[in-house]
This record gives sequence, C-alpha cells and structure tokens, in this order.
Amino acid sequence: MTTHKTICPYDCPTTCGLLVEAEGDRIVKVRGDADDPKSRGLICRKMHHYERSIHSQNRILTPLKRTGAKGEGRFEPITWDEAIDTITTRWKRTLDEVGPDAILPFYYSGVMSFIHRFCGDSLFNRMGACSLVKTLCASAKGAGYSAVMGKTGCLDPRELADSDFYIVWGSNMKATRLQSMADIVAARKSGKRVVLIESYAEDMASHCDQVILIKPGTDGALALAMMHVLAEEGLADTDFLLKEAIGFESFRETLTSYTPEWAEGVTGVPASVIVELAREFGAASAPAIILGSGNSRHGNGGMTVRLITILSAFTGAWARPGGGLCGCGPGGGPFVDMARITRPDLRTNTARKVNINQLASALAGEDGQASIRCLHIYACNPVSTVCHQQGIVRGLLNPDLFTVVHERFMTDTARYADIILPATFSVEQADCYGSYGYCSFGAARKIISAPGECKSNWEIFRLLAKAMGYKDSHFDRTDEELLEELLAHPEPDLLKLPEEALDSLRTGGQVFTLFADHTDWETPSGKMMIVNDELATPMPQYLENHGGEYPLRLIAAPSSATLNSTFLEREDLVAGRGPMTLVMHLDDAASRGIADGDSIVAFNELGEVRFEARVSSLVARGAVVAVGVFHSGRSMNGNLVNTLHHERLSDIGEATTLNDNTVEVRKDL
Ligand SMILES: Nc1nc2c(c(=O)[nH]1)N[C@H]1C(S)=C(S)[C@@H](COP(=O)(O)OP(=O)(O)OC[C@H]3O[C@@H](n4cnc5c(=O)[nH]c(N)nc54)[C@H](O)[C@@H]3O)O[C@H]1N2
Ligand SMILES: Nc1nc2c(c(=O)[nH]1)N[C@H]1C(S)=C(S)[C@@H](COP(=O)(O)OP(=O)(O)OC[C@H]3O[C@@H](n4cnc5c(=O)[nH]c(N)nc54)[C@H](O)[C@@H]3O)O[C@H]1N2
Ligand code: SF4
Ligand SMILES: [Mo]
Repeated sequence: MTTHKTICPYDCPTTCGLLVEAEGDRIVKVRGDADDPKSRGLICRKMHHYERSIHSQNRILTPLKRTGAKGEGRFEPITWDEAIDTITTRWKRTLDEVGPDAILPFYYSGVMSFIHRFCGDSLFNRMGACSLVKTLCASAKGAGYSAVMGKTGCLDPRELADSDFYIVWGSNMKATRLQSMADIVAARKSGKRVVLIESYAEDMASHCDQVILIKPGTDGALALAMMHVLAEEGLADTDFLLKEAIGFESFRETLTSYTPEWAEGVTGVPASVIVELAREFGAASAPAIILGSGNSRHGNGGMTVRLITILSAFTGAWARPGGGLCGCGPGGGPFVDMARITRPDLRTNTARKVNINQLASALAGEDGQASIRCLHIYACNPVSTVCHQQGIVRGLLNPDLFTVVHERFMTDTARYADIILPATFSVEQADCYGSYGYCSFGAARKIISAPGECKSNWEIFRLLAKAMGYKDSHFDRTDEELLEELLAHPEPDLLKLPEEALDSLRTGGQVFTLFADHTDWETPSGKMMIVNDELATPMPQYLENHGGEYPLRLIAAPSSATLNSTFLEREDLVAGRGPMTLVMHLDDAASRGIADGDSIVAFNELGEVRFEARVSSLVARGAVVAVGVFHSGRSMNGNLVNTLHHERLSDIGEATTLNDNTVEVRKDL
C-alpha cells in the first residue's frame, strides 16, 4: 500500500488536499489531507469515496461507435486506431468542404486543472476551429466585481475569522463552501451574527441568525436601499470613499430615490427589515459579505454584483481585517504561463466565437453563421447543464452533425455521440490546479494507470494532432513533460515563493501565497470604481432582469450530493435525493391546489418538465427552485430543468442567465 498526496480536481472553490492510498492500480481509500490549510482535512461526502467513481462498474473503458439511431444509446467497441481515423477523416473533409468555422470544440468544468482542462486549445488553435466563449458559470459575477475592484483580491475565507458580522448572500455554503461553514459556526458561538439573504434557504436557515427571503433577480435593489439608509444615516465612510473611490459623490446623489419602501416593492423584503439590516451592517466594524454566484446568473447579474461589491466597501470595511467581500477571487496568480498549454500562437486565422450558453443556436445555424458540422465535447455534459435542453437535443439529432464525446460515463450527452472516447480520472494523470476560492496552487502526479483503454484529454489531443498531420513539437510532449515545463517557467506568484515550496510542487502538493492587500486597488486608476466609464452603464443603478410572462421565477440551486452533473454515476450519493423535485412556497402551492409530494408540471414557452412538488416556507414567494442536476433517466418525461432555460446572456460578462426564467406550474392530473 502506498499513500500519495493529490488534489480534488472538481469545480469547487476549495481544491481540497487529498491523501490517497493505492494498492497497485487500485485506489483503496481517500481522505482529507490535514496539512492542507484550506480544508484542514475536512472533505465533502462526494469525495470521501472517490474510489467508487474511479473503479465504478459503469465506466466507459473502450472507444465506442454508434450502432443505433442518434440518441438511442446503442454502441459497439472499436479500436483507438479506428476511432482516431474516423474523427480525423471527418474533420479533414469538413475543413475542405466548409472550413474551420464548422468545427466546434466544447468543454467546461468537468476537470478544473490547467493542463487537461485547457490542452485541447492548442490543437483547435492549430486547426483554426471555433473558439468557445466559456461563460457557463459565474462570468457575470467576475465582470461585476472587477467593474468595481479590477484585479484587487477579495477575502480569502481564512480571513473570515476576523470579521464581526456576516451576510451570507445567495450561497448554499453547506453544499458549495463546506470548509467555511466551520468559520460561521465558530463565529456564532462567539456571539457574532450571521444573516442569510436567499431565495431558497432550506439548507442554510438553521445555521443563520436571520433569514431574509428575496425575490430572485432583485438583490441589486436591496443593496441600493441598504446604501440609501447608510448614506442617509451617516453610516457610510465618506472620507474613505472620497479618497479611495471614483464617483462616490455622484453615486450618492442617485441613492435618494432608492428608498427601502421602493425596494420592498421590488424585492418582497419588508422596508423595516432593510433598514434594520443596513443599520446592523453600518454598526459593524468589519462586516463580511460571503457572496454566492446564484444572483449573478440573471440578465442583470453583473450589475447586481457591482452593487453588492460597492456595498461591501461602503462603510470602509475593506480597510479593516476581516471586512469586505468573500467569494469573488481572492487573488493569487498567475502561477504558470497558460499560453504554454493553449498555444494561441498556433492560430493563423481569426476564430469564430461561439458562446457556450448558445449551443442550441450554434447547432441550428441561427446566429447567422454556418451551422456546426463537427462537435467535440470533453469534460462537459451540455445536455444536462447548458440552457435550452430541447434545442440542444434537436441539434444533436441532426444527421449532418458529427459528434465526439470524450467521457468517463454514459451521460445524457454521450448518448447522442457518434463516437465516444473513454476518459481518465485525475489520479490517472499529471496536472496542476489553481484554487478559485483561496490563494493557492498545486501540482498532482499520476498515481495509478488508467483502466482498460482510457486515455487522458491530452493523450487524445496528441493522437488527433498526429493523425491530422500536425508536426509541431508541442504535440510530442506528455502531460508530465508539460507540467515540468510549466514549473520550470514560473509566473510571478510562484517566483515569490521560497525554493522549498517550489520543490513541494515537484513531488505533488500545494503552495500558498499571502492574502491580498485589500486596499491596494488593482485598477487602472489605483482607485475603486463606483462609477466606471469603461462600461455601457457607467453609473451603478437598478436594472430589471430578463424575466418573462409567467408568474413564477425559476432558479437552480446546487445539491450537496452531486456537483453539477458530476457524481450522477454514484447511486450511493444520488439515491437519497429521490425524484426530481421543484420546491415552492406554501402560498404559491396552495393557490394552485398543490400539496407536498404531488406530481406537477412546470412549463413555459420552451417546454414542459415534470417534477414532484416540495412545499416549503423557506423559499421566497413567487420563486420555484430545482435543486441539483439529474440524469434524464430520473425525469418523469425525460426532460431536465434546463428545458425551461433560455439562452439569453447577462448584462456584462456574456454569462448564463440560468436563474432568470419564468414558469407556471400545474398539478399533473
Ligand atoms: N455540492 C456541490 N458543490 C458545488 C457545486 C454543486 O453543484 N454541488 N457546484 C460547484 C460550482 S460549479 C460552483 S460555480 C460553486 C458555486 O455554486 P453556485 O451554484 O453558485 O452555488 P452558491 O454559490 O451556493 O449559490 C447558489 C445559491 O444562489 C441562490 N440564488 C439563486 N438566484 C438567486 C437570487 O436571485 N438571489 C439570491 N439572493 N439568491 C439566489 C440559490 O438559491 C442558491 O442557494 O459551487 C461548486 N460546488
Ligand atoms: N440545472 C442546472 N444547470 C447547471 C447548474 C445547476 O446547478 N443546475 N450549474 C451550472 C454551473 S455553475 C456549471 S459550472 C456548469 C457545469 O457543467 P459541466 O461543465 O457540464 O460540468 P459537469 O456537469 O460537472 O460535467 C462534467 C463532465 O465531465 C466529465 N469529466 C470529468 N473529468 C474529465 C476529464 O478529465 N476528461 C473528460 N473528457 N471528461 C471529464 C464528467 O464525467 C462529467 O460528465 O453547469 C451549469 N448548469
Ligand atoms: S468537491 Fe469541493 S469540498 Fe469536496 S473534496 Fe472537492 S474541493 Fe473539497
Ligand atoms: Mo459553476
């Protein structure tokens, strides 16, 4: 038995350190690494039995070729030679007949590493294929935050111990920030208050002193009204804002119209609650807002985050330890030179850009461009996770489309493939990882051999490049060699670290940079930007979200049992979730004659999805919530919740607006 350090590869802010015990090519035990200062040995239940995913009976172990109709799910094993030859023959024909704009590489966050996540870019740059705009998650949040703060690092969760008042704003921390829950629990034990602002509070309510339920997509109005009260009552730190920010005075003038009474009408939060919250926030010395990403996935999502970011600095909290905003990028990096992986220099044309959220339109040829003829999907499950599910499925059924899916399991997307290629797990490859929630970076080595004929993303792209006739030496290197090259050419944040820290990366491990200096504003002017003239809307203000004609606002919330569609292969995790449920408020259920456990149909102009109703008082009136992503096999009519999601983008950041759709719900008779 051997024990190895490795890193959780999934799309989660913590990149927990793991200790993995292996017997030959079998992983027998996985536990948290107590030496990792972020997770302190605490890992989530999903990764406790990582080995059950790695050695699952359901893993795809050979390349497969479709034998039935598209989407029917019938395949037969083929050799790697046949798979690579079939794919590259098709690519060459498409390049000749249509051109590189008809080839779309499609990936997102199945593996969050630097090499195996981004390595396909080098091949597709070389080919001149489409370039995917990867904004499926929190790009509106990033754009809203940086519109105010530029590259200034926000709070690392480890700094929350110094805060004296907490607002958990639209984050199910129990599911998505498990490691920071201990800080919240400790804070409350020591008498500090925690307030939750959520549209759906079932998981978090018992961990907070107060729950404020808000109509989805209206958080910007709440932030504005809080700033109205802070300004009116002399609780804004005027000296700080005049000195450190651009545009405070003109913004303050606009606040007069954003009264708590106005905000009550928009948000559904009583004016008295808004006033009280603003006073409490203003009285705290180092209040921290822990911001989730849910409220950024709206048509007004970038503006919402801009307003919450300004609020976080409105009392001068950023200048005091523990005060400010957590959850928007704590800084750290660059650690390695990504261009050594993605190789933009290999591209000789101007890429056609396709937004990841608009796959259905791209497949249908609706964006005024040629329709996509070859789709190459890896580390992503768009049928389950991207908006407009029925449009995507229609596109995948097109007989003229050639689809390759590189996967570990028969996902809802893989079923529509013409060729499936068997993929690897993190412990079967070498890579490096940057955390998006903490100031850290780590490297992980291969621990076991891949089973069957599974190959890593990079091994496959190398084979494809060779078969395409690309002679660039880049495609000769293994992942180990690429990792060595990255570590041999460190970027600024690695260079700051002592030699011993860098050595620990060579053997697999993580390194930590200092927390950001939160008042060293990394913006062009060296000041915070309350007013930002670079934007189409320089003055922060209330924007409506996209909305729609149906009465209920539909949002998605993360499930603690799964991570987007990852872990759906694990019966031990998904069985406990039961059927696909839609959570709705008692009053909204009663007015429709719906009781807990009823079969219901949620519908809008895009389609219908069947759910089981769960009736709750911990969801905002007028909101309905689909918790977690499901396999279509668990859906009562085969449709998943993303059937009800439009492809519309956010105000800034070109991001998903997954939480900004309206529906009506009826009892399924
Ligand atoms: N267990 C588990 N862990 C995960 C994930 C998972 O699916 N499961 N997902 C991973 C990924 S990809 C990411 S991006 C991260 C973060 O994942 P996110 O999905 O961003 O989750 P949270 O940050 O917890 O924020 C989502 C919360 O926003 C709320 N919400 C939605 N709309 C609104 C609104 O308009 N206003 C307010 N106030 N609240 C709203 C939802 O009710 C939900 O509780 O977590 C990662 N970790
Ligand atoms: N309804 C609903 N939709 C959502 C969300 C939601 O909460 N609800 N969350 C949204 C968010 S925040 C995000 S970030 C996206 C994420 O959406 P996706 O990017 O689709 O991520 P996952 O659903 O985790 O699926 C990733 C797939 O990658 C595969 N995979 C893992 N590692 C590798 C590898 O090394 N190589 C290859 N080839 N494949 C690999 C896994 O087996 C898995 O099937 O979903 C979004 N969509
Ligand atoms: S999924 Fe998140 S909480 Fe779980 S082990 Fe991975 S990084 Fe840690
Ligand atoms: Mo995400």
